[in-house]
Amino acid sequence: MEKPLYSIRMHGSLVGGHLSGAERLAPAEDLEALAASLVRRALGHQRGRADRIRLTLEAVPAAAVRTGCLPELTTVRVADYRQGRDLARRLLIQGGVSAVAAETAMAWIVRGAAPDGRSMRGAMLVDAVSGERLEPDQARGVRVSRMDLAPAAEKVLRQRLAERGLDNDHVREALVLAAKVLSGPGVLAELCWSDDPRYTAGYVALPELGYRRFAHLKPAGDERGGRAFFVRRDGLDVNDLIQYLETAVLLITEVGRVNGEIDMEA
Ligand code: WAQ
Ligand code: MG
Repeated sequence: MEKPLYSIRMHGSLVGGHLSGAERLAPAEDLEALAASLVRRALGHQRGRADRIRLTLEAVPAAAVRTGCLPELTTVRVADYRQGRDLARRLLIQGGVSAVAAETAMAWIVRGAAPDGRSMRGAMLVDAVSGERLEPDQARGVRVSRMDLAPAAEKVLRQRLAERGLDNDHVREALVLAAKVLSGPGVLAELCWSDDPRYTAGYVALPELGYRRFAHLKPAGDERGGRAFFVRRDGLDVNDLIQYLETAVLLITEVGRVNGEIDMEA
């Protein structure tokens, strides 16, 4: 990218709880329009209208921008959220996460992983062996930021997703976030499902198998969602990882394949 980039981040909350967030990278001339669209988003969220919106815009030094690629996307066929969670758990175990860690993280997301039983603003950092939570603040969590698609990559991704009927903000943003998470030192896997009551989909992302999405990881109407980043704890500096996820600048210039639906065998 030739043009200097800015990081633009939005966080909207409602009566003190997390409502809506977004993080983008854009050249100066796009910031006004982008800011307007992010404000619109915080005011028009499915779960309500934000009563506090924070926008942060910061120039990022050109030398700090790294480039990366998206994981391959595959949809796993599931009948309902129970089957979705069962297959997601199996995938995590296949990726090296212990059964207890996978189950503990899922149980946290189900009951609302913030101390007040609502959704966290960011993600849990979970020890992939013990299931212990390592993030310093259990309400805020770890907020992955300063990542986006380069314009050419966005165009290719939208075409590929549209062919599968998947070109929406949730999928695009989750793919970009998963790409950054998987590139983090010590990260084994990510588990996520949306906090939007009408959006029941979620995914497991693994370095080898890529982004495996499930149309159902929760029942419709449930306002709780969340994310868990499973980490190999030996040799890991948790603060370094958090620093990387929150502040390293990642511009996606290469898009992975977008596959059709598969049946997952045991
Ligand atoms: N960093 C860390 N955690 C985050 C971030 C972030 N930047 N953004 C959201 N979260 C956490 C937070 O706890 C939210 O409550 C939770 O994730 C869900 O966020 O069809 O829409 O933005 O393939 O509701 C995945 C499936 C959709 C997409 C994910 O997440 C598909 C989604 P949401
Ligand atoms: Mg949401």
